[in-house]
Amino acid sequence: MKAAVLYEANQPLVLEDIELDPPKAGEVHVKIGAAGICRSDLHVMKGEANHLLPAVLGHEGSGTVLDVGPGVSRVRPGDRVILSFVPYCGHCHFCLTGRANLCDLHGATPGTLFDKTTRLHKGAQRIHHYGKVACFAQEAVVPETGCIPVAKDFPLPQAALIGCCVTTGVGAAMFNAKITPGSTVAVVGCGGVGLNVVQGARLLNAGKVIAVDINEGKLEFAMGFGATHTVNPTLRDPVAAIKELTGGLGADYTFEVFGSSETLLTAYNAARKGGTVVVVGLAPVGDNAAIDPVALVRQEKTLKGCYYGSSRPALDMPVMVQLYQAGKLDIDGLITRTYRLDQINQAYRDIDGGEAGRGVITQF
Ligand code: PAD
Ligand code: ZN
Repeated sequence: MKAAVLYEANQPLVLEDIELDPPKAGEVHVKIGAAGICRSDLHVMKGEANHLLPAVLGHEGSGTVLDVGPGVSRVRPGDRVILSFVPYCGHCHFCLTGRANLCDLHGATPGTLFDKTTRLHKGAQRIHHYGKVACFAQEAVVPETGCIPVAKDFPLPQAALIGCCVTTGVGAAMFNAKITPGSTVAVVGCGGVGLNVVQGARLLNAGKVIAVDINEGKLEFAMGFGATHTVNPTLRDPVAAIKELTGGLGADYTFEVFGSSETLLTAYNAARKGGTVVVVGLAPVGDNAAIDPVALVRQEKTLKGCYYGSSRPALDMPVMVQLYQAGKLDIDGLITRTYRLDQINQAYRDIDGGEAGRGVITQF
């Protein structure tokens, strides 16, 4: 099958034929239907995040089940599925306490399936699976718990986006911050994930939603997803601007959704005393942000990380499906660019090109 393989950081993905072994026990063989262009893959491509290479990237995916390995009971051939980049073991402390997005076995098996082997290889060379999804390919073998079934007529691109940016962004607002009605919110970084924090805040009836981005077009686009105000940090100090828009207090909730110490500090400093700062973006490895410990105490801010929207993917992705079907989440409007798999390097050049919304590979 054809796949886009990353052999080395800062080199283009290589589109080539590689082998995919059949699913083992508890695994599912999926024909990929759509794959979103998320910045997390770009962090690996740029060497900003560590990952075992070579690897097939792509973690925002959906598809149709082709066949299943022994013991699989949740899906059958022909089923349409959202792919979760945190499949869960169901046995560790975190799975048992309702935090399957933090599954220990998943964390302990990076780049492989749960049994620490790969189904992907090229001849004798092992190729790793990013997020146990690896959907920048025509097909994938994934753990059964990484498959969230949707109706057979549910659109595949929208399903793929629920697999990462929708659940990550809306979940950050809904499950992590638990935004309360009428509150003030600032979202630093309004790309695919940030737009979903913005529309999550709208869904939760936030009073003011301040979109912060260095790109004017992206700020304007965010207004269509529920932003009530915009701030461009290239034109003025974003912390001062957010304070001004919140009666001098700072926002009740701030979100970092780009991935850098600089934007983290913007979010941190723009939160009011007692406010909540939610960090979603993945800063480059080795990056550090200086937080004044005394100010943390005296201002009683809460600084939280948020992985996969603090969601329980198998339970919460169907909620995103319902909210979309009820017209409460706009996923159609997020999809502004579609590509063929062989255009993947262009798709990643475009993510920094300034066009708003999400790109999706729809032809394999
Ligand atoms: P994206 O590239 O679509 O959006 C990033 C946005 O940030 C763009 O609109 C940029 O213009 C904007 N931006 C850049 N610099 C600044 C700045 N200084 N101030 C304000 N805005 C700025 O990326 P994405 O939405 O796909 O991903 C965003 C981050 O979230 C990224 O780090 C990704 O790896 C991370 C992520 N985290 C999770 C998780 O589970 N925590 C899941 C998925 C993605
Ligand atoms: Zn993602």
